[in-house]
Amino acid sequence: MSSAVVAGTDRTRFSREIAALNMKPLWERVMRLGAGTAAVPAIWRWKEVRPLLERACELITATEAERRVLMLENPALEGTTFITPTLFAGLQAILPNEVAPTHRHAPNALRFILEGEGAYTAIEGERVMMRPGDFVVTPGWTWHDHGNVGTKPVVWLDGLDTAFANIFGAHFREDYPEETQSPSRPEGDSAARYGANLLPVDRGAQGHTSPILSYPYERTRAALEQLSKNGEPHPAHGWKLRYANPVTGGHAFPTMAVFMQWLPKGFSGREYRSTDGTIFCVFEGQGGVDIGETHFDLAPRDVFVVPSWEPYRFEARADCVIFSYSDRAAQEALGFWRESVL
Ligand code: 1HN
Repeated sequence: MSSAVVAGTDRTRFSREIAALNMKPLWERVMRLGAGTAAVPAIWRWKEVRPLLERACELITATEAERRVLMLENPALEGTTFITPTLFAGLQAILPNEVAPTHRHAPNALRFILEGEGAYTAIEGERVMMRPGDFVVTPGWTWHDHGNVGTKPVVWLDGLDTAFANIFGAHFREDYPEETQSPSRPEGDSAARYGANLLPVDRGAQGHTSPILSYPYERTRAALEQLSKNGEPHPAHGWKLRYANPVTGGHAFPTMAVFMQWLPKGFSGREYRSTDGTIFCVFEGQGGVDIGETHFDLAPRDVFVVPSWEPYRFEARADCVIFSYSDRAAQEALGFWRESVL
């Protein structure tokens, strides 16, 4: 027997022996070495999802469900409920006259409104009406409930940074003693304080998350459309803006970065990758995306995920407006974030 084989069997025996003491040899390299995660590209097509949301509305009330949400779980992360290792995504529906009761939790949440008018979210006593294309912020540990005072179902995409709270062992949640909060601040209060390129002169916003509760679509869209009339688009992103916390100039959340981009009709993007796993939601337009070897055709309200460090590129058959969120804010804050235009 060669000495290498002897060493091999000795090492195998050694590994087994130390396993009993909850140890493993680093030299067996069982851990991931290299960028990327276990998550895989996936898409949830509106044409398939919309009827399922309708069925969910027949099966359970918003009150009984607490939140009537279909979770978008990454097929490679089964059992986690997450769409990437760090982020949650779900589609929530609320019918006319329904209420989703008040609670609070440590994770931050975002809403991107997909369909319907007349729903509101109330955050710490302030009601915010939600309209299609709006990006609405629910800072962590704020009381929030939702209601629909309109005549049609309202659907939105929920994004949460749940995994961060879980990893840190800091995931707290609490129910409010009553179903709904009574309004304690007038509608439009936070928009006036923080959403007009002005800030309170004395005591600013507390906390880590943007105090602007809603970023209305018409303003975001107008900004992008104006940009698209001037200069050249980024080779990979087209015209892309990030939502800012007006107090810090940084990202809207300490963990999640949130974006909207405009791809002009005929756009054929360069391949790009970055370390932030990203959830995209098409809001307007038609096109396609290649993610590694995977191709998805894209239509309005489709949601898809580009995992960390997977190369992807866009094609636009019509002018496209695409919303997205990722864990880039956390990665930048911690010094991990990287990108490359390929
Ligand atoms: C939650 O509180 C909401 O408040 C939505 O609308 C989705 C997913 C997991 C945990 C809490 C909401 C959620 C959630």
